[in-house]
Amino acid sequence: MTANKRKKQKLRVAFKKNRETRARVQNLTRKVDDAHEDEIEHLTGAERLSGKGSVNRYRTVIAEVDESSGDAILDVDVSKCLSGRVLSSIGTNNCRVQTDDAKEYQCSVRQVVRAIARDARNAVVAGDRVLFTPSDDFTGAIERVEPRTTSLSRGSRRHAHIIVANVDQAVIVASANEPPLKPALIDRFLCSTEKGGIQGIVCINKIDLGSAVDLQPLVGQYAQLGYPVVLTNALTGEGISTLRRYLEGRETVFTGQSGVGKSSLLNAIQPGLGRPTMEVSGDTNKGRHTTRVTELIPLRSHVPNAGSSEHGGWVVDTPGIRQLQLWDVQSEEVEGLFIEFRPFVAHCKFPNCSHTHEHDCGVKRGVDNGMISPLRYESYLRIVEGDEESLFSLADWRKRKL
Ligand SMILES: Nc1nc2c(ncn2[C@@H]2O[C@H](COP(=O)(O)OP(=O)(O)O)[C@@H](O)[C@H]2O)c(=O)[nH]1
Ligand SMILES: [Mg+2]
Ligand SMILES: [Zn+2]
Repeated sequence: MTANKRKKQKLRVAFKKNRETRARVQNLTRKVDDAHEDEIEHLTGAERLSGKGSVNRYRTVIAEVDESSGDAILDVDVSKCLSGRVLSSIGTNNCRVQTDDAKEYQCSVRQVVRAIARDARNAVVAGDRVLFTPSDDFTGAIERVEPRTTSLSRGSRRHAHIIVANVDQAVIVASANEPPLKPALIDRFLCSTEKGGIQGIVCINKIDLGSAVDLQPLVGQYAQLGYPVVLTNALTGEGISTLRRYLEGRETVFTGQSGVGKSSLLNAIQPGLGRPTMEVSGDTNKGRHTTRVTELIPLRSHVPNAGSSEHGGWVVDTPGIRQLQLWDVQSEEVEGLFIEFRPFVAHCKFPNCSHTHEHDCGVKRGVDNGMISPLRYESYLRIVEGDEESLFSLADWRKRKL
């Protein structure tokens, strides 16, 4: 790992959102009974009231700023803190944190932690490594979030939502049917994992509802790109031991549309896990949300000689997406996230080629020469078009090709 350059800086932090009442209380009466008041003593530096009155309140805090990412890492008294991993984060202020010796604390988040985050809603997410001060044996307050090595996001451009941080890999689950298999949706998830620095694994579940012959070209395509592909049936256990081998000792997030069988797969991987699953509602073919919270779950090791309590990695169950909702990748970014396009992009005549309508396009030539899969190129087009409804199903694709 390369050592990131960090510089200690004074940061001026604004506390202004919906803080009017509290600010007034703090500044005029100096009451120390407010739950948020105690954070002042943890802050290095000054606090002052701005000329605009109690709505805008600024403080200067000391933080190390990571020069490459721009992340600010707060200067806190490490000797008073415990370190841990966020198992789940509900709302913005209710985090389950597990320490390295497997003790669990319910933690709030210091206001300053949210204030220095670029987006307060993403200040603390599942998977984050944090420092917190314990208040007692069960509760505490998060003082600092360590820089994230990887992250997986979803959401629209202005409202990107980080689902999980610091995982190694993502199993992108699709189903052979019910809901119908949409290759472009798999490709879109692969863009998200590429963007977040996470290794993608494609899992096609419910193979009992599809034909192996139909799936074969898709399996070949992803394998050729270097994305492992696993075919599973969560109900019979087919493919589960293969999937387990990929998970052993790693941290893996399960992602994919609602109803494809993510929770069922986790239950098959580790019997007794008891993840809630739900019937796909017949009228819409879309699963209803049963997994509401993104949550880290420890796995038992399946290595033959490991003890029964041996840690076999973590998995992360995520709430599925009911609609194919917007995501946080810009269309100009997509060409770089289709990893096999990269060598061809250099051969486009126009430097800002979108590889859609332009002539003399390296990517289109790659498709014509059979170097780029036409199915992947079709996905690319649909993704840059950004039309949610246009993410075609494998069945539609086949019909058109016949
Ligand atoms: N036929 C079939 N049904 C499955 C399979 N895996 C899951 N299901 C069903 O699909 C539905 C949705 O599963 P669930 O695990 O809740 O999906 P999630 O929303 O992705 O977590 C449930 O009714 C499961 O019983 C499978 O391999 N084959
Ligand atoms: Mg689920
Ligand atoms: Zn081009």
